[in-house]
Amino acid sequence: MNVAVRTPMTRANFERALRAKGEFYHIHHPYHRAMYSGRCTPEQIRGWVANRYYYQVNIPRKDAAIMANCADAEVRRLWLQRVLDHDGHGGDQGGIEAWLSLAEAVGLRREEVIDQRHVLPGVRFAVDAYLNFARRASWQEAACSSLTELFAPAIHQSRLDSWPQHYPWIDSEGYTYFRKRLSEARRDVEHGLTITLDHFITAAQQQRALEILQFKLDILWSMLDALTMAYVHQTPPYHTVTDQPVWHRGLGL
Ligand code: AHQ
Repeated sequence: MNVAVRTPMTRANFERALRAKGEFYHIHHPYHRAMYSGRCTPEQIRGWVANRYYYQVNIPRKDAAIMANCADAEVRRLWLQRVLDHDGHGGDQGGIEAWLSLAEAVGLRREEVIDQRHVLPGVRFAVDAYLNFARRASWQEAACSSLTELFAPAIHQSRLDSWPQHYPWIDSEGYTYFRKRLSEARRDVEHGLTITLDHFITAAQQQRALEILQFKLDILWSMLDALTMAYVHQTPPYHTVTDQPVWHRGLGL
């Protein structure tokens, strides 16, 4: 029988519980393991880059939604950096531009990435779920959902360590994005973790925080499931009916 959790974890144990969720991080997904070990075809790499573009362009919108929901100017001042990191600021072209450099480095054209023609329904639904959660949830709950970045430096480092040797055909210019995120993710997570540890105090709140983190882990995992259907099994949506990409291209949410 499920006994309701009554006694809250200490702050240190709550942080440990959040970090333990790393066992479900998408670094363990077969698609990522194939990328890391050099078993991906160029088409599977290109499919991943073109689909993850939709995630990248929605991150600053997600972060702006969090700021819109937050009355605390000090939090907004720090959170704003995440928008600037992606949209660019001053001399820095920003992460979205860096992602388009990655796209060109793997042999995609900018316009075929920007127009989202390759974005699969399952990827779009997962990313839209994240953006819509951030719009409707409290800013603290949305901040908590960004904590998958606790595990992000490792995944970016794994790409920098493995892709150049496995995929010599990729122009190393494209790796700027992964390098950028190593330091940005570490800085982001400092702030997101403090907000989470400060806000989710009771046992029930701590369980809610763990559930929110699992929700975001599910988003990342599901995106790779959609990519697997299309680019590993060659069974994209409607493949039994047509070989054309007939799925919708977004309703401009
Ligand atoms: O490139 C990534 C990024 O900018 C972010 C922002 C952050 C968030 O606010 O949810 N999460 C995130 C992530 C990025 N890259 C992913 C990857 O695998 O390259 C990892 C992802 C994350 O761990 O949430």
